[in-house]
Amino acid sequence: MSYIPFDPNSKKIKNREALVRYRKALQEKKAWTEGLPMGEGPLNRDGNPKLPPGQKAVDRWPVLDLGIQPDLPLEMWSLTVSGLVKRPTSFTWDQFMALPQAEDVSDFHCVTSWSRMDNHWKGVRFRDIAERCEVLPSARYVFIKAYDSYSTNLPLEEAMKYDVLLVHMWEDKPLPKDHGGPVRMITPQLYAWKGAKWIGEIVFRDRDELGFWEQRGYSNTAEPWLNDRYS
Ligand SMILES: Nc1nc2c(c(=O)[nH]1)N[C@H]1C(S)=C(S)[C@@H](COP(=O)(O)O)O[C@H]1N2
Ligand SMILES: [Mo]
Repeated sequence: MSYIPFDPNSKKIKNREALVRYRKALQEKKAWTEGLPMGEGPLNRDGNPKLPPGQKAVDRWPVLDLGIQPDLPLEMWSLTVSGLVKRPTSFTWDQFMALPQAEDVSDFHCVTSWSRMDNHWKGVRFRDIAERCEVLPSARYVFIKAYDSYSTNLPLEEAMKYDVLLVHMWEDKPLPKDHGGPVRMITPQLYAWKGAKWIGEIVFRDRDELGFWEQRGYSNTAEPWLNDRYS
C-alpha cells in the first residue's frame, strides 16, 4: 500500500480553501478581500467576474467534440434517468417537453480558453428532472452518458444549481445538431466539458466515477474562476 504524498501547501488545496471561504462570505453577505475568485470585468449574478482568468470572449460559438455527431430524430430520442432514484424513468421527446420549461441567459466557458457570453437558452432544469424522478438521499454524484459515447461526471450539488439546464433551444432556435441537439446539458459555473451534448442518460450514484475528459487529465472539479483546468 502506498500513499499519495499530501502537500497542504499545494496551490490547488489553497485555492479550494479560499473558495470555501469565498462562498461562506458570499452567503453571509460579507465583503471579500482576498484575491479569489480570479477574472476580469463586473461581477456576474453569482458574484464572479464576468470573464474567468485566461479566457477570451468570442462572438461565434465554436464546435468541439470527439468528431461523431449522432443523428437523433426526435421520435428516436429518449432521456433515461437511472441509479439512485425512486422512479427510474425514460422520457420520450413529448414527455421531456411536457416538463416545466425554463429560460435563462448564461455564459459558456470552454477550457480551450474561449467564452461565449449571454447565451439565451430554453430547456428543462436539471433539478426539475431530479425532483420528478425522486432522487434518493444516498445520491451524491451524477454520471452523464451521451449518444456519441462521451461521458462526464459532477457532484450532485453542482448539477442541482439553478442555472444547470438540459437545453433544446439556443437564441430562439432549436439547438443545432453540432452543438448537441436535440438536447444537451449546460453547466454555466463549470467549464463546458461538464455539459454533455446529445445527452442520453443521467445516472445518480453514491460515488464518483470519472468521465471521458476527467479520465484523460482534465480537472474533476473544473472551476473557471480558479483556473482549475487540468488535474
Ligand atoms: N457528447 C459530447 N458532449 C460534449 C463533448 C463531446 O465530445 N461529446 N465535448 C465537451 C467539450 S470538451 C466542450 S468544450 C463542449 C463544447 O460544446 P460546443 O461544441 O457546443 O461548443 O461540449 C462538451 N460536451
Ligand atoms: Mo472542451
